[in-house]
Amino acid sequence: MITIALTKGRIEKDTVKILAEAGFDMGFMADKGRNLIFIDEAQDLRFLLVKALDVATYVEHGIADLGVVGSDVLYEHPGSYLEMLDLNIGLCKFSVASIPSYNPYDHKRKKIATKYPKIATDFFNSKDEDVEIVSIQGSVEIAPVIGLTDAIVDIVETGNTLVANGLVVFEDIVRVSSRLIANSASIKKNPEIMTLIDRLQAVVGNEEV
Ligand code: PRT
Ligand code: MG
Repeated sequence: MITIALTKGRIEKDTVKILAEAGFDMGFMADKGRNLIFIDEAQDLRFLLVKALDVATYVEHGIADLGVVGSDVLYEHPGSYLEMLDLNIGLCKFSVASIPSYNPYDHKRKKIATKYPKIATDFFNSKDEDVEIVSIQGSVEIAPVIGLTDAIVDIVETGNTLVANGLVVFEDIVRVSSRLIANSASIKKNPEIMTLIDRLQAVVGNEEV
């Protein structure tokens, strides 16, 4: 049996769509209730529906052979899994944003609020900018508005959240999309996993990463 860990929440629907297009019977998702484990006996598949970061953990530990998770999560929490495919869903980006009066070029040491300290630190380091990262758990957008920090690093999709809080994007950091990850021992052990990956690749139609 092959086990696939899926991220529940906002990328769930598009993930299921890809799996259905690849020929898997995803009917169970229609009335899943509060269930988090689904077994497709006909295709010898098991699906786990878990939080994003836990997808990576299940795959790393080999509990799941495959997983679908955002590249934001993979970047922030690197681990020993293989990245197999860019699924081209869950599209968004990391950006630096702040109130319109923010001046990124004034050579003052900046305070940056973020839920993603690794991405933010690596980005500013890559520009040789020494910043102070302030880790926030949620509603990062208010930090520059109330003067906690000079700017934020956060995920931007439509930009509506920024606009609603009177913030503007100053710089884009990197594109974010959902990826298919795999446990490396699983791939060596079970050739059917590679076949399954090929079926997904045929649907998303891009090169393996
Ligand atoms: O939110 P929760 O704590 O339940 O779980 P989660 O954040 O781990 O999962 P979820 O479902 O919110 O996000 C799953 C994945 O979706 C993320 O890991 C990203 O890869 C991807 N994704 C795509 C997004 C967005 N779009 C997105 N817009 N993740 C988060 N957002 C948030 C962002 O944090 C910001 O607050 O939406 C807000 C901005 O959206 P716009 O459209 O207003 O710009
Ligand atoms: Mg979220």
